[in-house]
Amino acid sequence: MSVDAKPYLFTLDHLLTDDERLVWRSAREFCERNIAPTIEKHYEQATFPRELIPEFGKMGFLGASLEGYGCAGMNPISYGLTLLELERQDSGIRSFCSVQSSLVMWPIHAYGDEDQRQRYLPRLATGEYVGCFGLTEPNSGSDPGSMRTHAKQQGKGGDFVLSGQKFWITNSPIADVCVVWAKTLEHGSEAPVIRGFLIERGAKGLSMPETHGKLSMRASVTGEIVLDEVRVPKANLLPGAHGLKGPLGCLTQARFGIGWGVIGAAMAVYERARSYALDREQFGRPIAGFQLTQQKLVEIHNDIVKALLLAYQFGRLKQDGRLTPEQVSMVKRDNVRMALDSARTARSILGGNGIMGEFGIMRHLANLETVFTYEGTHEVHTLAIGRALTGLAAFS
Ligand code: TGC
Ligand code: FAD
Repeated sequence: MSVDAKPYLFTLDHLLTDDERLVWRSAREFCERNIAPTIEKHYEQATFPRELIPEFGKMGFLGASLEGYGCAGMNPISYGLTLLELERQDSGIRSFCSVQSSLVMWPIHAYGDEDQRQRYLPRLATGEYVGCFGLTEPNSGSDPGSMRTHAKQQGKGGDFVLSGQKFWITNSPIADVCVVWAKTLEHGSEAPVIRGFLIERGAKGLSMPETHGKLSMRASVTGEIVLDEVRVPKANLLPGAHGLKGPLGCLTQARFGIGWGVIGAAMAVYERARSYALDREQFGRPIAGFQLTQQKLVEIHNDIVKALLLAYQFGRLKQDGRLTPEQVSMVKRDNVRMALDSARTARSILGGNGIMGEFGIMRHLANLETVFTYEGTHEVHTLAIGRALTGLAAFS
């Protein structure tokens, strides 16, 4: 090399507070020590490293941005940086923490009553309990308002009886508590309204079978929630969530985190491709010396920097309470696309070796195909942003 080369021409370091830098460094050290050594094996065997759940709790990764109830109370940037480090290892590991934090603990914190918060949040924060979030159904994906799962209020106590099927549910086979969204006809209203329910493992009529055969997110457990007349006490209804904006509010939290997390996946594939290109020689010189390889590295590097700046700026907006759902759609959509494109390009830099498990790139690439689809597909976010720009909804 003729000049002093470095992998990044910009990092966030100088924009971060001391606390944020500390959180970032300790998250990275934790992930390198505890996740990196075994992630490839877990991915190959399609297993989730359950032994890490209490460790995530000790690190403050579970409900990281919530205040009280044993949660770490991190600001949005610190929260984002922890997800970046988790997803640098594997999107499935980040998924576990995203679901627990944003889709289970956040709605209990935001929509639950004090008894519900006291009962569930401390256990979810330590990892004693695992949670899952049931919105999607076999026939309701991008259009969750069309869900069929329903809840009927019965008897003097006002308990609910739920029936229906939720599909593609991260963590359901290992969950102790499920946040389930269902339609119910409320007293005095003509149309059914979507409400959220907390349902515990062991409830009669509840089963959560695992979905096998995934070629993406193999180190994450996915399954169903099948509800066959499950009786749920009235005390387990989330009082503060009415209508589709209940689950969509949770998704806004999780999508923000994904916008950060996928930058970690992009950094992992970029760093791997750059070091490979510097070592690998063809035609008598390192392939990093060819202009076409340099162009690939430059595109990935510059895209990572832009993604970081968007996530950082939106993180500060979130901290000030000014981040809108449409801005969250932007960071989810664009950063996921960036990471997916980067993984594909990085794979090509490794040539044949790019498809081998030991280099990790194919695993990230396969995972990112899921991230492109879940939490609102790329297309749905395009339309959400399009609606905000034009005032015209093009969903149907
Ligand atoms: P729309 O009329 O737009 O909205 C209904 C009500 O909700 C409000 N709202 C939001 N609130 C908070 N955050 C958001 N992002 C919101 N978007 C809309 C809205 O203001 C309205 O409130 P109100 O008071 O007027 O009633 O609803 P729509 O039926 O037209 O749907 C819009 C659309 C298509 C964008 C929405 O349905 C959507 O986002 N669909 C995608 C579904 C999705 O993302 N599913 C994700 C399932 S969970 C998952 O994938 C977890 S993966 C986990 C992991 O492993 O990490
Ligand atoms: P569909 O909605 O059927 O979409 C299929 C295609 O049609 C997509 O390309 C989509 O963009 C396009 N499309 C649909 N509508 C339109 C439109 N109006 N205009 C243009 N294009 C359109 N869900 C949960 O509730 N909880 C979870 O924990 C969870 N975890 C998941 C984990 C994994 C591994 C996966 C794969 C999914 C998970 N999901 C979860 C479900 C996920 O959110 C859905 O897969 C996603 O919302 C898309 O729904 P769908 O798969 O039914 O696709």
